[in-house]
Amino acid sequence: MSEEKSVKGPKLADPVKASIDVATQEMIRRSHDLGIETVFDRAENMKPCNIGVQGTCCKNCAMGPCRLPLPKAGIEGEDTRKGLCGATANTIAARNFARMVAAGAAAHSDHGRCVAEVFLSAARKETEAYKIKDEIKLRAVAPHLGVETTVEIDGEIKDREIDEIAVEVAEKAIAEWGKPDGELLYLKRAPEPLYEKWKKNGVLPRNIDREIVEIMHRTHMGVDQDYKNIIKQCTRASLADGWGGSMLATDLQDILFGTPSPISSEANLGVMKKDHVNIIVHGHEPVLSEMIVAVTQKAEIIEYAKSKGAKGIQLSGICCTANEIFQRHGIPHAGTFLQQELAIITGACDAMVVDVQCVFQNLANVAKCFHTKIVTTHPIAKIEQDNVLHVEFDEHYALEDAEKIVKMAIDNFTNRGTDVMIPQHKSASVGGFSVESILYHLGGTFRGSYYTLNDNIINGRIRGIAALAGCNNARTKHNDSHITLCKELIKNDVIVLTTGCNGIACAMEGLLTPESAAVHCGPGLAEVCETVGIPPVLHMGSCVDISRILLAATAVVNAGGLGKDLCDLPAAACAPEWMSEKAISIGQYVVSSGIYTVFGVTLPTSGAPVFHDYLSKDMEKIYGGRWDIEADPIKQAELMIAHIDKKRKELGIDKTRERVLMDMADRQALEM
Ligand code: NFS
Repeated sequence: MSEEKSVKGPKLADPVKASIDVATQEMIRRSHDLGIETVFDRAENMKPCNIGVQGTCCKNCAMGPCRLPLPKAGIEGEDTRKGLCGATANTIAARNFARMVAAGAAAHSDHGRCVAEVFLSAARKETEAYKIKDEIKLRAVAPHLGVETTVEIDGEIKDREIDEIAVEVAEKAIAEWGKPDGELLYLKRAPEPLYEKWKKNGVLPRNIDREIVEIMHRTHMGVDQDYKNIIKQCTRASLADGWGGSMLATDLQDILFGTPSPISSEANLGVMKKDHVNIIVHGHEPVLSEMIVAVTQKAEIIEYAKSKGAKGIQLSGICCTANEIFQRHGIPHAGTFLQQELAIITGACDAMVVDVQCVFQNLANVAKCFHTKIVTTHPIAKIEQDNVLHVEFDEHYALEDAEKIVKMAIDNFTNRGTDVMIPQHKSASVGGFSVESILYHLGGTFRGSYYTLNDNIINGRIRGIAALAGCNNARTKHNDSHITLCKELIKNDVIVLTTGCNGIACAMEGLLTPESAAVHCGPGLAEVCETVGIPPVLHMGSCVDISRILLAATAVVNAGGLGKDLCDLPAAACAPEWMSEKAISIGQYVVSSGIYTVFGVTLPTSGAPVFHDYLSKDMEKIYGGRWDIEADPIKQAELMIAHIDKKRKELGIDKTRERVLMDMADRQALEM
């Protein structure tokens, strides 16, 4: 057997089966021609562990790992499976799930903390590189953190100095990670019935760090042995992510770097340019990538690139850092999570600059075959291989650090080999749909509400709202579910809000353009998009920006006519190709905020059916939202649309949907 293996060698991925994207297929073929292994090939050769997939392997103590697979015949009668300590399959699966929530919430929230610390430096004027860019947003956010924006002087109400507000906002924000008492201040931004539900169920997060620490404690050997109680803490920690760390990250980033508004760009590997210095930023925290953007736009730096024989500098991005600089500067996406190795295999990537999260260790091995410099920048995220450079990023010297990195990339341009192949595929895209810019486009500054959106949902032109997010997963065909699901939804008049790698996939497919509405949408949504001039798929940013979706949904509730809570809305969410622990934390806070949420691929709960049922049935009775699992993207769309239709019926607007053409009297009757 082993002999046969060594003769045959490892299996290679079939490019057409691995991805729907032609650029990706071309680069997988090239990787095979060059003998370079990528994630697509590794997925062929390493199968996932069957017990891990079920979520029922416990390795939280040294008496294990205790493995509790589901018997092939299923469970008849009492489930007697248990680990050495007696932990049941439900306890084990819930503990594992909880640790995923903890890791995901930690990743988002530590990102938020880093931004908050840079924000404090900027507010205190300890750094030249970062400044308060969006004063309007600072004034809008301040009251949510209990910071006054006006002051009474001699009986007169005056605006407080912006610097004063900034320092206080920074201090209040940082306190959210570790304050000794009280609850997270942003929770009150949720619709009141939702806040009351959290309060009644005892899941209001106290501070961000504490809820994550408590998960680690509760899931230690011999602590919490009631899966319902463990899930309660999952809700609390995940809310500290969505309505805490992530929301703070979004707000503070907007204040520092600008609140996004519609901006056009391009997406896919074809954005790289053969005759330019190609720098790719990859990771998550925009504190670094913002500085790289600034440096690459400096005239003397462009001149320096020209002095080395390049025509200029092409900056592009991968993963969520790409989403950050796309939504604020129109910097193009080079690709999604699964394309990171392929960007180097073009032979044209002069430097890939990474910070934290979703970065493959194998980048270093791929880079060894080319001239590409891999530069790590974050003290908590280094790569062991000797061809990786570490330039530690310090916010106090941010521009200097960024300049050092960019110059290194420029110097590396002359080391480029002759074997360059950039796939000639890219699509136009429009992004930058923050809560504020949607308000402007759909509601108008005059009305200052989401009234137009609600009106179009009530009259049935828009059937409902879908939030799509999440990663790629090498166990499924790259981008296939993202795109099939998205097209099916807009065909059925469901408007899509997207973030993360789903947003990049949609950009690569050309779905982020207003023109795509006429091609892909049902008549109702197409009409709205054409009238307002928006794409049917609104790119709302990175994964921490799912907080924008929470606030947009809250704005819809507040605009009236569609219920009083998020769970009343004709809305549903899906992460069709998820892979990261962050996705599990997001899923848990979205469900706990009242939204029906479908996950693709698989959920590590199948080995514990009772626990799985709790997530997919019982949670709805508590929070109004529930988990669901479905691998087929068409069925995902059907489930989401069925949920949307159910909510329309409950709201009494299902009839108006059948009557798409409304006369003036109908319209007036709907307006409250
Ligand atoms: Ni979200 Fe962003 Fe992409 Fe997944 Fe990774 S980049 S934070 S985790 S893979 S969507």
